[in-house]
Order: sequence, then structure tokens, then C-alpha cells
Amino acid sequence: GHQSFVIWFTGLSGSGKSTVANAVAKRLFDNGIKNYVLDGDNVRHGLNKDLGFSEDHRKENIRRIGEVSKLFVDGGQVVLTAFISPFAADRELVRNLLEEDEFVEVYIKCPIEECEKRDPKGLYVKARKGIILDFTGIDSPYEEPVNPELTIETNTYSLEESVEQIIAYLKKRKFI
Ligand code: GGZ
Repeated sequence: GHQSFVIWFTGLSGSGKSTVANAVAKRLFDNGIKNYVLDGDNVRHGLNKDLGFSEDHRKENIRRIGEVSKLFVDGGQVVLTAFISPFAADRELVRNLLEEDEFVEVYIKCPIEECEKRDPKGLYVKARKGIILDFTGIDSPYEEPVNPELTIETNTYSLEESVEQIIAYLKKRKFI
């Protein structure tokens, strides 16, 4: 059996958070563990569509996502979240909403040069031109996690290897 918990992915835009989260989600599902991925697509267009990217709005974005994650966990679900969550204090706040055995912080680590090279949505180009302001890593800060449960270097490992590292950790800690 397994319990309900949150896998909280954090990292720069283009680091691979959503890609890794969705691959882990599929892997869990294939192993009979139902789960749900919260990301910008299903949260920022709905629940949080009143929020932008100022420091205050990002803070509120993460606070709401933390509270929603807690509701999922209370409802017995496994939830994976893929948000930049750039501020350590906000990630700490979410951690403190949950029990110690309900929260796994995964730092999706990738050099900004590589994220900028990938630039899947052309956002870094726009940020460099000043078309998008307050862009994380360009003119808005990203505070690296100090003690995440896991750090995955997506510039070093393949998607399959990255998923494997997370699954191995979940097994070791008896989450699954
Ligand atoms: C960072 C931005 C911005 C700014 C739009 N800064 O790579 P993406 O496109 O798909 O993911 C990014 C997403 C970030 O939203 P989050 O909710 O994860 O951010 S936070 O946790 O900081 O609240 C990016 C896009 O939205 N995007 N403008 N200025 N990313």
C-alpha cells in the first residue's frame, strides 16, 4: 500500500519540472498509484488566473497551491506540483502545512544557460528583450533549495534516469 503525499518540484523555467513530474506521474499510475499533476496549465489559467508574476503574486500562487495540495493529501491523493516556486520561504510554508512524511521537495536543477538554450516557449528571448518583465533568473530571483529531499540534474541525466532516481527515493523512504 501507499499513503498520500506531495512531490513538490521546483526549478527554473525550462528546467524540466513538468516533463519530469508527468513522467513520474505516469510511472506511478502504471504501478496502480493514482495521482494528479498540478502545473501552470491547470492552475494559473483557473484558480489562480487573477495572479501574475510579481513577488506578491508568486507568493500567493504558491500559498494557494500549497493549500490545494494539502486538500488533495487530506483526500487521500498523491499530488505532484510543477511550479518555479522561486522563494525558499514560500516552499517552507508549504512544507509546514504538511506532515514530514507527506512532502518531498525535488529540486530540478539545470544551469540557466541550458534553460535559456532550450527556451521551449521563447520566453527567455522575450525576457532578454524586456518584452516580459520579472522573469525568473533574468530580472527576478530564484532561491536555490538548501536541503531538498532530492536534487535532479536534468542537464546530466536522461528523463528515464531522472524518473528512476525519484522512484528509487520514494521506495527507500517507503512512500511507495
Ligand atoms: C517566470 C514566467 C513568467 C515570468 C510567464 N517568470 O516555462 P513555463 O513558462 O511553461 O513556466 C513558467 C511559468 C511560471 O509559472 P509558475 O506558477 O511556476 O511561477 S511561480 O512559481 O514563480 O509563481 C513560464 C511562464 O509561467 N512565465 N511569465 N515572468 N515564468
